[in-house]
Amino acid sequence: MGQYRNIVILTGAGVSAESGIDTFRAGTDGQPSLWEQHDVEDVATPEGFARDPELVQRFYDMRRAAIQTKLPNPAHDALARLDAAWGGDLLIVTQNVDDLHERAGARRVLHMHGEHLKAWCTACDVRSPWRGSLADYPPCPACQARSLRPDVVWFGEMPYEMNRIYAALRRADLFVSIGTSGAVYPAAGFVRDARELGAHTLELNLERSQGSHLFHESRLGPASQTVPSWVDEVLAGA
Ligand code: BV8
Repeated sequence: MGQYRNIVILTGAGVSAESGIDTFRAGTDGQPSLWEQHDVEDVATPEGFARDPELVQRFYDMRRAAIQTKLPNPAHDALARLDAAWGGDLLIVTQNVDDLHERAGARRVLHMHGEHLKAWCTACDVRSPWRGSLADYPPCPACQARSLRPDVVWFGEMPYEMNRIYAALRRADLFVSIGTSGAVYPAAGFVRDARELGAHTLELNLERSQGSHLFHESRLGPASQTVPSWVDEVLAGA
């Protein structure tokens, strides 16, 4: 693993599963996954929000409260260690809306699907740090309008900072995907882009994902084990 300089790391719900945050599809511990408990069309689309905003606000209030009771796990800690030590380019592109990467100390993190701990005012377009409820329509801290929504990317909406992500993929010589099923685009297409751009591609996942066949290498197992040993390897080669 020694000869790499510029790394892009894509993370998904699997990297936060061992911190007790539900994954979207197959729950690992027999727990029903998020999309088994809620209809994605109702709670994670602009149309669903227009139809029943209370249902959507309560769904995100529940998750926003839940992540504040969780702690980073060894996978988050190892990626923060790599971020601190890595002299080349490194970008952690996460699909996750929790703040566990940052709470573990990682700095070079990009939330392509938004963040639970931010509220977005659809009147003045300002995004504000937010830890409480949105279901009771609190006023926007910037313009006092009562039109705050979760600052997350819903299905059919454009993910955030796609240009910055593609710029990092163009520079990358190593692309690593951790804890994602490869079911949601454009994130699921990054491995193909990275490969076509000449990067080595590695998957660290509990089980083979929908895109496993696209990776040069797949290592299966819980992220709390596979990620620290991969980081040790990379830093040893650095
Ligand atoms: C868009 C925020 C236009 C909200 C989310 C092309 C083909 C087909 C469809 C499309 C397409 N292009 C676009 C679409 C439509 C759609 C899409 O992909 N639909 C799917 C369902 C077919 N995409 C969109 O609408 C996107 N917008 O395309 O805009 C555009 C097009 C091109 C370029 C630019 C713009 C917007 C999608 C974002 C939606 N918002 N989240 C919220 O969180 O509530 S998506 C959400 O679901 C997550 O962010 C994540 O992206 C996805 C869940 O996937 P994972 O994170 O992978 O989680 P999952 O549970 O599925 O899997 C967990 C994995 O971890 C498993 O593999 C498991 O084995 C593993 N695991 C479990 N435990 C562990 C583990 N691994 C290691 N250790 C463990 N302990």
